[in-house]
Amino acid sequence: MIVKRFSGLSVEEALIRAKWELGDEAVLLSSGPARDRWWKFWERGYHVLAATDYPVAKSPRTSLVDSTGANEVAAGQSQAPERAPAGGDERWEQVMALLTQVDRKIGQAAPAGSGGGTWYQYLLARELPEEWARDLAGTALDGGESEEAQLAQLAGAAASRLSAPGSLPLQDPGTVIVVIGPTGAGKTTTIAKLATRCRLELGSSVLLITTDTYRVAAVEQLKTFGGILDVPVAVANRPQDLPALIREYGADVVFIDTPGHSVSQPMQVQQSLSAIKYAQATDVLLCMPATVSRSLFVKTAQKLAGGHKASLCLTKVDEVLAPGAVLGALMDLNWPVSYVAHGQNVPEDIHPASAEGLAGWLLRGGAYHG
Ligand SMILES: Nc1nc2c(ncn2[C@@H]2O[C@H](COP(=O)(O)OP(=O)(O)OP(=O)(O)O)[C@@H](O)[C@H]2O)c(=O)[nH]1
Ligand SMILES: [Mg+2]
Repeated sequence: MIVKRFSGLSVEEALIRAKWELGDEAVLLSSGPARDRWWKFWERGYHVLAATDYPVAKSPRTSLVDSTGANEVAAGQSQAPERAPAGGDERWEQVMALLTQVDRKIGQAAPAGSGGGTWYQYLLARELPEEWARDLAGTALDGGESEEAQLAQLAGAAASRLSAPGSLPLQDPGTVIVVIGPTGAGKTTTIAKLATRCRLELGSSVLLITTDTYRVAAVEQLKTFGGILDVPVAVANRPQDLPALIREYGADVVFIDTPGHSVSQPMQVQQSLSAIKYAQATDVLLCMPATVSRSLFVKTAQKLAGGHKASLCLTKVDEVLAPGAVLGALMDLNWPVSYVAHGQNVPEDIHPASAEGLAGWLLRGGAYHG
């Protein structure tokens, strides 16, 4: 009998080497990570221990294997037999059964859709933070199921870690929405999109108020949208002016635009927060661009919301290359996401968010185009 150890980067590769040298009759005795002893720290991959009853003929096949790492443990006879092996069919079946098991294991680790890696790597490639990738990959099915079933399972798990109740109550009279967010996040554009929906689709009367008296042309920008939509636009020079303006116009739905802030401007952030207080906002919509890093997203959202219960409008998802970072931030925050804005066109480039839609985006990868 010949017993030999073969190594390779995968069990499958090591087995192929074993069969190449020992022949198809070789029986697999054991397999496992190559580094099974601590001093073998230089070894990578996997080994298999294979045995055959039949001496191996010296052939080019053998010399090829010798050069790729076969490592003889014990040897018996050395002459090749002329006859066909007795009981060969039985051993062949054993080898095939073991190969099937190995195939199944490799299939679990590397589903076809994941491009040869694990689901963990698949999620990392979409830039999902490591801990969320590990968490989601841990929910994957055991690998016997179809790729579609595994993807559906993963999508369900991702959706359960996201909160996205969708649209704000744009049809309810008395709704006052204060829109906050960092500079250039798309606050004013989002207001224009939602106000159009309110006015044209739901038939509600709308009032637009801006508290942005800092930026040149901020008032003009909102007035332009108001003019196109044929809705009144008011300017609040101080947050204290808001209650009177809201009363004066008596619109069903009021949108209050605020100047953009960075987290390093605490005084200005405070001013937007007082708009929430004075306007007695029914909803605070925090516009956050999907293009920022996970940590900046979380930090900015927490600072700008200042302890208020805000829902998110995720903007600029059309400019994102890999959705994992921002979706990881949403999983960290677990705040409700109301809308996803996916372009500059008013009003069409926005739609109510759903956890399933966001999870689907994560698994698809790339930019989000509605
Ligand atoms: N690609 C893309 N661009 C967007 C989106 N939303 C807004 N924009 C663009 O982003 C730029 C800034 O939009 P604004 O609506 O002025 O942003 P803002 O938050 O009001 O900006 P400030 O008031 O200056 O803080 C404009 O060029 C918009 O057309 C979006 O969803 N996708
Ligand atoms: Mg603006």
